[in-house]
Amino acid sequence: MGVARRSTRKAHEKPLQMNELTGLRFKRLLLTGAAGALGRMLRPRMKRYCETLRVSDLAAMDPAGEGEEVVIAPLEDEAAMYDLLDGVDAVLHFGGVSIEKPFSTVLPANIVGAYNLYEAARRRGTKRIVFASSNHVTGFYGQGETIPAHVVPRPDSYYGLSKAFGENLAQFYFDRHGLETVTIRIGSCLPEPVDRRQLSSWLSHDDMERLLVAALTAPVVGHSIVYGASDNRTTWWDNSQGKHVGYRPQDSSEPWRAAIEAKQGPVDPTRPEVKYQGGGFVVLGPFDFAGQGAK
Ligand code: NAI
Ligand code: 15L
Repeated sequence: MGVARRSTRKAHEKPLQMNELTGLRFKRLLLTGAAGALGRMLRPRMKRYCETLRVSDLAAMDPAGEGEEVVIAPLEDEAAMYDLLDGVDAVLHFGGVSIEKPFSTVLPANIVGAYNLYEAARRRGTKRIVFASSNHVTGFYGQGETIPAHVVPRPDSYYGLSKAFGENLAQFYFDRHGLETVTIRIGSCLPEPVDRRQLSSWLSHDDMERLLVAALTAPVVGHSIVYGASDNRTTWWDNSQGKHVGYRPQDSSEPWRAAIEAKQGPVDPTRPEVKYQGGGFVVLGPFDFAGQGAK
């Protein structure tokens, strides 16, 4: 059972000390998706663990600060990916389409893009990738179930399917080429939980940082899968199969439970978005071939 606690400090007031504990200092880390919600949160945090943080995205980003390199690089551009991986020890792969979209939108960023990244990493000799996968790989499991990492995927969307592809790609690149990956099936990573589903799926920003540091520094990971959630009292995920990664969450959604339950009132457990772990993703679409709307 999780312990109710709420971090009283603001991010960075008291930086985590894991780099000192592990002596970790990478020469160059690459963070893709750096213009996105999580990328912007992680950029200042991950700088502490490396000499140089290279950040990339399709979209414009803040200019490079000390110890940073900023690169505009579409994931679907093979040559750009090869250049991007030059001199990179490890990758935090957060770039790509992050919600449900027509397949034609998901394909280049999340499927072709993931392939380009892995192939460039292999050719460049990158040692490890931390892959921002999603709970939507297993979104059609029920909210009443607790599942371990090694279940049959049940994607709830084209987006979830693309993440399942990324996970299989990671497994293949480890088995065939020895390139290690920690796949993180992220739940809902936000400053605080905002609805009933997130009482189970929430991952705090500090716990995300803890998880990334564990994923980067665990001595041997092969291809490991860990659900990215805080120490929430209600959970759908059993991380025992990934315990060698050494992730120890320290936050919990519990302090927000009473307010969220009071605000939302009773829910209808027969509605698909309440029944399944993927929530609203399980009812999105289908899209037509041009992505112009439901048919
Ligand atoms: P986001 O949508 O805010 O950021 C994604 C970034 O990827 C954007 O800045 C976008 O410009 C970039 N991008 C998209 N297509 C690209 C392409 N073809 N080439 C290069 N860059 C491209 O998403 P967010 O919330 O920051 O999530 C980051 C990652 O974590 C995503 O991969 C998402 O699937 C994953 N994730 C996030 C969760 C969350 O709670 N925020 C939950 C589960 C997974
Ligand atoms: C995800 O995979 C999305 O990227 C994020 O925007 C949230 O919707 C999250 O899952 C979630 O399930 O809450």
